[in-house]
Amino acid sequence: MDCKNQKVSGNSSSSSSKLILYSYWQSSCSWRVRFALNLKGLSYEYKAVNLSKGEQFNPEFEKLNPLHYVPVLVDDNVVVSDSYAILLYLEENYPQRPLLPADPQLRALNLQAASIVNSSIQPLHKLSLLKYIEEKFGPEERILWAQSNIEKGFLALEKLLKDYVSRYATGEDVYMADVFLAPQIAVVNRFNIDMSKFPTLSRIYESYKALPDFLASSPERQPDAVC
Ligand SMILES: N[C@@H](CCC(=O)N[C@@H](CS)C(=O)NCC(=O)O)C(=O)O
Repeated sequence: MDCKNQKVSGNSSSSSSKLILYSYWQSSCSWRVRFALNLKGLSYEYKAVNLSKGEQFNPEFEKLNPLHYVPVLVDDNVVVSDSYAILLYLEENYPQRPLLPADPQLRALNLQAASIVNSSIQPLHKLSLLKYIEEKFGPEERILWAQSNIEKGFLALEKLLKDYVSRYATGEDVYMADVFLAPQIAVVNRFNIDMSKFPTLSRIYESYKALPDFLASSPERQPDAVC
C-alpha cells in the first residue's frame, strides 16, 4: 500500500477524546488495537512511540508499561497494556459492535485464535528477540527462526478454523480472531512466508483488505508512518 497521501486523521486523532493509544506504525500489536477501535467507532488520540529509536525505554513510557512494549491504551485514569488485555477491556467497557460472539463455542474459538497470535506467533518474531538471535547466530538464523514459528502457528490456525471459516475467520462477521489475524497475516511478508501453504488464511485476508476499518488502521496510514 502506498504511504503518500493516505494518512488519516479521522478515527485516529481527536483532541477531545479521552482514549489515548500509544502505538508504533509498524507494530502489528498496535495495529490490532487500532483496528478494534475503528470497528467500535471509538475516536482516540494517537501517541507515537518510535521503537526504532528506542522510545519505549523512555522513563515516561516506562511508567505506563514497565515491559517497554506498545500498545498501551489510556482511558482517563485506566492504563492497559497488551493488546489482548486491551481488547477485553474495550469489550467490557465499550460493548457497542461486540468483538466476541454470544455463542460459547464461537466465543472460545475467537479467544483461542487471538491467543495463538498473541502468545505463540508474534512473541517469537518480535523485534528484540530477532535482534538477539541475529547477534548470537547471524541473519540466516533470524529468518529461519521467524519462518518456522510463524508457519507452525499458521498451520494450527488453519486446522482450528477450517470448520467455522466463511468470509471471516469464524463466520460472516468480523470478531476478535480477525482483529488479531489480519495484522499478523499482513506483516509476514517481512519474513518471506509462502502463503500458498495457508489457503484459509490467504482467503480471509482478501476479505480483510476490503474492510475500511482495517485499511484505516494500517501502518502506512498512521501519523508516524515513514515512507
Ligand atoms: N503481547 C503484547 C506484545 C507487545 C509487543 O511485543 N509489542 C511490540 C510491537 S508489536 C514491541 O513493543 N516491541 C518492542 C521490542 O521488542 O523492543 C501485546 O499484544 O501487546
